[in-house]
Amino acid sequence: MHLDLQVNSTQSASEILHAATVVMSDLHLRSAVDPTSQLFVAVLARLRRYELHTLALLGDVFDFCLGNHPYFQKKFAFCAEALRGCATQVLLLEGNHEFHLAASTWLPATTCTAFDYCLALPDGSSVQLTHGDLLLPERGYRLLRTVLKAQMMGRIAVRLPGAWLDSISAKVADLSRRRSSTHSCNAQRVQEYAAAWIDRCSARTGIFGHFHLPLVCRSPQGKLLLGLDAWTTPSFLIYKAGKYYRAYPTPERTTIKELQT
Ligand SMILES: [Mn+2]
Repeated sequence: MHLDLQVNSTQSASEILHAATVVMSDLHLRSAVDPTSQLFVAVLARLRRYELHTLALLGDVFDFCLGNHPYFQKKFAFCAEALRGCATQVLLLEGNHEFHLAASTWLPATTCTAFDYCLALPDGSSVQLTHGDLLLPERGYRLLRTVLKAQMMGRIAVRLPGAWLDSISAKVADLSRRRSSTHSCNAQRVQEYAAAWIDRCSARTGIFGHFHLPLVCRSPQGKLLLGLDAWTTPSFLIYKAGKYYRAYPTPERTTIKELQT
C-alpha cells in the first residue's frame, strides 16, 4: 500500500482503486495556483497508478468557464493536462458554473450537457449521474439557466476579452453560489426530489452534486442515493465491485472509508 493512502476497510488501496470508477463534483477550480486546483492535480497523480476505469466529474469543476473561449482553454490548461490519460474514460457533466463545455475540445473528456447521464459500470450494473441543479422544480431558475446557456450567449461571450471575462465570471459565479447556498439549507427537500428522480430511472443508484450534501440514503423504491460535497471539504466517491467508498484527500494523504449503504 502506498503511504499516501489510508484505508479504513479490510481491503487494500489497490484492491479498491484498481480499475475503479471515481466520481467527483463541485471542485470550483479558479486558477492553476489556488489550493483546490493543486490538491486536484495531486489527487489525479495519486490515482493515475490504479488505471481507473472511469473518472466522472459531475459539474462545477470550474468556478466559471466558457468552454468555447480560448482564454479559459489557456487558464485551465493545467486541468486538461492533469486529466489526460488519468482513466480509461473521463466523463464531464456540465454544471451551472460552466457554459458551452460541449465546445471545449481542449478538455480530454466526454462532455455531457444533458440533465443526467446513465453510466455503465464494469460489473454490468449502472449508475445515474447528475449535477443536480435541475432536481428542484424552480421555473425562474430554469429560465435564467436556459438564457445563460443559450448558444447566442456563447457566440457573444466568445468575442469578449479575457480581462472582462474575469470580472463577469466572478459576478456570475457569486450569483450561482448564493443560489446554491440557499438551496443547500433545505436538505430534506433536496433528498425528496433526488429520491423521486432516481426512482424514475432504471439505474439502481443515483449520484448528484451541486447542493454540497454528502448524503447516503435510500429512495422509497429502495434505490441508493449518494450526494457529493463540494471541495471546500474535499472528497470523492469510489465504486468497485458492488461497494461504494468515500475518499477524503489532503495535500499529504487520501483516507478511504467504505460506505454503509
Ligand atoms: Mn452547481
